[in-house]
Amino acid sequence: NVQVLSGVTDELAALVRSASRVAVLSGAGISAESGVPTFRESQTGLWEEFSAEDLATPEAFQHAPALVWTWYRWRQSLIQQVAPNPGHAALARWQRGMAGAGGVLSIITQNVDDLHERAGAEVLAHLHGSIFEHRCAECGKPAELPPPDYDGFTAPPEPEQPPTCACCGAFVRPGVVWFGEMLPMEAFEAASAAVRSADVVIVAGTSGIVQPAASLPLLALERGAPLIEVNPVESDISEVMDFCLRGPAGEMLPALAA
Ligand code: BJW
Ligand code: ZN
Repeated sequence: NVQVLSGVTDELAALVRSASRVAVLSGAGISAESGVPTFRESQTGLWEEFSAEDLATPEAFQHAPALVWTWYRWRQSLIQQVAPNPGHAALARWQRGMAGAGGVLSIITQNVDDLHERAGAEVLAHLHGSIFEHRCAECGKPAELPPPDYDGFTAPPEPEQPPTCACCGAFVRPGVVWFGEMLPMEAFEAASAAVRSADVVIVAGTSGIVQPAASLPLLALERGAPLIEVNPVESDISEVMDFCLRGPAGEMLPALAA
């Protein structure tokens, strides 16, 4: 018995206001209104014929390192050129408000962008890593690189080879989690603990397709904490929710946080 809503009701507002521990799981949809494409949208330019699922794998990087590397550099440049939206800002404000009142709002994100941080929020867990961190694909040594100077909107560049590791000469890769790779253990454990102890769990802008992130909200069921989804459309995890707010994060999160 999911309640599907087109706006925040008094009941929902009261429920959210009574929580002293809130956990938020965010996905690509929360950055969509900033202009960052989601994963299940179609690609542009050089990457037109590939899906994100084809490119975000260790096998793709092995077989087509230049194509995959350039995709990440182009996405970095796009992220640098956009700004956080009212959804990110509402969470940042709400987090500060909760902390001031002796509570806690934990942000757990699947996103590799830094828009939560740029809105002024603190992120507890980046489950799928960060697109701005680089490391050697073989020995894991961190690598510092200058920001890309592509035009992230209009001019996907020619594919260029990844730089190589100063230690072992292998290719440098982005610090993200690809399909078939383990999530960073500390981040996943911190996220699990935050969901387990939450009074309310909000799931915003995710299709709920990718595991194990999509199963995190289920941990809230142990204590019976209510689950609230924010998504303009139904997701793969809508049916486990108590409330589905059918609208964009940039409108629904400010309304929830008010
Ligand atoms: C809006 C909006 C607006 C739009 N407001 N909303 C079966 C069971 C369990 C696991 C598996 C399984 N089969 C396969 C697996 C493994 C696999 C998996 O889950 N695959 C699925 C496809 C089924 N998982 C893994 O491999 C993970 N690792 C793992 O399981 O390790 C253990 C293991 C090791 C070895 C062998 C086997 C297992 C790793 C997953 C890593 C995911 N990485 C990516 C790429 C990151 C780097 C990069 O950015 O390039 O992470 S994939 C991509 O999907 C990215 C995202 O974080 C992730 C989730 O996507 P998200 O955020 O949900 O975005 P979308 O686009 O899917 O949805 C956007 C949503 O927003 C939509 O619903 C819109 O409606 C909505 N929206 N506008 C609010 N304005
Ligand atoms: Zn190396």
